[in-house]
Formats: sequence, C-alpha cells, structure tokens
Amino acid sequence: MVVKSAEFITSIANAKDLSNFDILPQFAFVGRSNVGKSSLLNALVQRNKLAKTSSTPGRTRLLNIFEVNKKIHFVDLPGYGFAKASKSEQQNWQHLIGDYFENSKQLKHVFVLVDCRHKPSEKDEQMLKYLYIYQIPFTIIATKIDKLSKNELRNNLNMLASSLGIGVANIIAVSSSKKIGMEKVWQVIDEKIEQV
Ligand SMILES: Nc1nc2c(ncn2[C@@H]2O[C@H](COP(=O)(O)OP(=O)(O)OP(=O)(O)O)[C@@H](O)[C@H]2O)c(=O)[nH]1
Ligand SMILES: [Mg+2]
Repeated sequence: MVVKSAEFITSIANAKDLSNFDILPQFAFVGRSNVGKSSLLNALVQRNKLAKTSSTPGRTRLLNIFEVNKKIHFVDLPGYGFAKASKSEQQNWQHLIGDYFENSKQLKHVFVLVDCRHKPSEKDEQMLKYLYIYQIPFTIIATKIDKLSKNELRNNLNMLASSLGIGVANIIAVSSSKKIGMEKVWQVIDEKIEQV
C-alpha cells in the first residue's frame, strides 16, 4: 500500500467507546513498553511524529487509533510490563486490551513486537496465549535490529523463534530508525486487506 494519508483519529481509555470506531479493518501493535510500537507505526506511514514516542517507558497509556488512506486503522496499544505501573493501572490495561480483543469485529491482525536483543518475557508469552485463545492471527516482529551486528541478529532471531515455538522465517525483523523491514510488514497488511 502506498501511504497517501495518515491521521490520528482518537485516544480511547474506556473499552465501551471502542465500538464507535469499529468501522475499518484494524491492525494492532502490541508489546512491552518501550519495544518500539509507536516508532514502528510512524515508520510505516513515514510520519515521524504521528504517534508519540518516548524513551520513557509507558508513554502510550491509551489505545490510540490512526487512519491510513481512509482505508485501514492502526491501533497503537499501551505497552505491558511497565515496571512503574501501579496495580490499578495494570488492571485497567488488562481490561482495555481484553475487551478490545474480545469485542473488536474489525481486528484483522496483531503485530506482536519483541526487542531483538532480549528473550521474550513472561508477559509476551501470555500475550501469545491470549491471541491463540481468541484465535486472532498475529505476526511476531523483532524490533531495533540496528542495535545488533548481522551475526548477533541471526543468533538472536533463532533464539527468539525457538523460545516462541515458531519458525524463524515467521519473524519480521525491523528497524524503525533505519527503515528496515517496512515492506515486509506492509506485505502482511496488504494480504489481509485483500481477504476482507
Ligand atoms: N535504535 C533504535 N531505537 C528505536 C527503534 N524503535 C524505537 N526506538 C526507540 O525506543 C524508544 C521507545 O520507542 P517507542 O516507539 O516510544 O516505544 P513504545 O513501544 O511505543 O513504548 P510505550 O508507548 O511506552 O509502550 C524510543 O526512544 C525510540 O526512539 C529502532 O528501530 N532502533
Ligand atoms: Mg508507544
């Protein structure tokens, strides 16, 4: 898809408001806080400041919806595993995400982001279990690959694949800052839209 327009639509804090925006095919980005969800979204639409990014984990606290080409919605989900989050914040997070996965009729695909430098966390594994249970199709994206050498990256991708129990060919490796791997993510999105 050639991006012609990309705009912020709304931020959602309450799951009950989600149904108002359940109108276009949706692609959601999940992963632990600071993994690079908002940066990836910006890189995909080639707009540096569309989704707010920050080196402070926990920047995205709400579910943010962006519209691309008036055709699809990107959903930037708040990150999990944010160390400083209070119990009630964590509960709000679970509630919002849970309601979203259970009720969204337009959610076509979830991109699960993991940092290419780290082993997937327990929370990542929980997220995958969740997606299996709700039968939501997903793709794993390894982020920040500019931080590793080629050899390190190859090793780490193999490590990620085996700990997640998937084939290494099923992981898309990206760098949002160097704009690597964007066309592979778009390919997944384009294929999904064709099926709509
Ligand atoms: N080197 C490098 N840094 C990146 C890349 N992607 C993101 N970052 C940095 O990682 C930090 C977090 O990025 P965000 O996109 O805000 O992460 P997020 O997953 O949206 O974080 P939350 O909103 O807190 O859940 C920022 O300082 C980014 O500049 C990348 O591809 N390469
Ligand atoms: Mg974010």
